[in-house]
Amino acid sequence: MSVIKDTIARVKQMDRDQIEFQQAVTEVLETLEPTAQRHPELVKAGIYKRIVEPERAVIFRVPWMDDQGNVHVNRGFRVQFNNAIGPFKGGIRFHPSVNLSIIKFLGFEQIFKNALTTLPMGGGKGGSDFDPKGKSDAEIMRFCHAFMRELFRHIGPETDVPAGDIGVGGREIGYMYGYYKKIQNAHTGVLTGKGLEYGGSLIRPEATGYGTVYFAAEMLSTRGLDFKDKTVAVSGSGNVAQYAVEKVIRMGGKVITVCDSSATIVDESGIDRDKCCYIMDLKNNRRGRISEYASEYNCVCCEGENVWEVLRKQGIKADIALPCATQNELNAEDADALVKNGCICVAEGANMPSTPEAVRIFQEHNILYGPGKAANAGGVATSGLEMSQNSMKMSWTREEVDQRLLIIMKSIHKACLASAEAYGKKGDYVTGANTAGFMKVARAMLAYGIV
Ligand code: NDP
Ligand code: 2IT
Repeated sequence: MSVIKDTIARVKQMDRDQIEFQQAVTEVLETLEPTAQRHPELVKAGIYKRIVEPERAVIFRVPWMDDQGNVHVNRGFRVQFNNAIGPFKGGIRFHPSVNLSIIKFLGFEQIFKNALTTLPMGGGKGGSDFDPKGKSDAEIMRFCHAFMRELFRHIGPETDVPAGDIGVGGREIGYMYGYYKKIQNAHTGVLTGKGLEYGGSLIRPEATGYGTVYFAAEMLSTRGLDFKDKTVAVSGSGNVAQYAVEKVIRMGGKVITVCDSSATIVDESGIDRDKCCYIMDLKNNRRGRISEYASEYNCVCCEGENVWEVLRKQGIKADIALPCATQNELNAEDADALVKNGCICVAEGANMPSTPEAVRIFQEHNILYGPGKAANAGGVATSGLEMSQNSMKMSWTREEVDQRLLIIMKSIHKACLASAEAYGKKGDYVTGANTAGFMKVARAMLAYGIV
């Protein structure tokens, strides 16, 4: 049995209830076969077996009190996956679905994504099964403080640098950073995604969405295409989706969908800048439901269905698809429908939004398919730029950070294509992203010996 098959089998056996983690490991390792053949030294040093095992995973109790004085207990996680090329780095997710499998899959993906950014960051992820929906601001604050009351001892600016993810934005980062600063009595910049007044970077809120669109634009350019006059389907309506929509509009595309966990809206007349501002205010300030958009702008609202289901069932065409909500939101049937209706490009703003079967369909039909670890790497890359600015105790202008983000996304695109070709899979961004990210981390691990 090859070391790759052996390692996948071992994960499936050892982590048998961790479905999402198994999915992420299988998806990455299956593309690494040529690296094992070409670099027997990596096999000999046990790199493949070691890379699927986190350095450590911390699970902790998070007790907090609601506004009525009731005590609740949630579960907190931080998986420190790999710090071969820099401190552990990755977001924190607050969502009721969070469990060890989801945090491990996200932490595993983060290793390769962070390696692709060109910056010195290892991979990690954290979160809690806490549901921020319907909570008062005071409850959010108490929860964030309770979460940091344990997390603080495991992180540090040279050890592990968390950031946001689903359910964790500027407000939550503020509460967590404030508590960390209080108990450490120091401004260490330990979280990224901070407010501008206390060490945050311009463009960090925009970076994942912008970066995803920059990456898609790079993929399109390989076929002489661009966003101009293209119909674009975006899923989600959170941080990543909002700034993806904004950037597509600027690039001349027409966005016709967004969704949240309750409904999808289809606006065939196109989401323009004013409508995009409405979504930002609705989701970030009023914390409302996307169905309110349909009432405001008199368009179609499909309750209980996500974007890809709606496009499939209603036979709606999209030239470009940007899944920006959550894992496994787009399945084989949805992929089939997208392809049949003429979709040319899929760039993943979310982490692992397409099921493995959906990915296969995109690849079989020669769709320009950018996997999340490449396409959405702009968020963490800009977190890396925030870390650099914190270290230098200075801040760059909006234009400077945006320019660096663009350069990084172009370089990731280039690295993916070069590595795909080097490992015999020309034009395959999945192989390219996995092999390029892996080889950087693997070489560092090899240099350290068996540690
Ligand atoms: P947000 O919490 O800001 O937004 C998430 C959006 O997705 C919301 O519209 C939410 O709906 C929707 N959503 C979440 N879960 C589900 C679900 N199970 N079914 C349907 N819709 C769902 O998170 P982000 O925008 O930050 O994250 C979106 C994706 O992008 C995630 O996969 C994340 O890991 C990834 N990502 C995020 C980065 C970042 O910097 N923030 C960087 C790289 C990747 P509702 O409003 O109802 O909750
Ligand atoms: O999935 C991701 O890359 C993120 N949620 C951002 C991580 C970060 O450290 O900025």
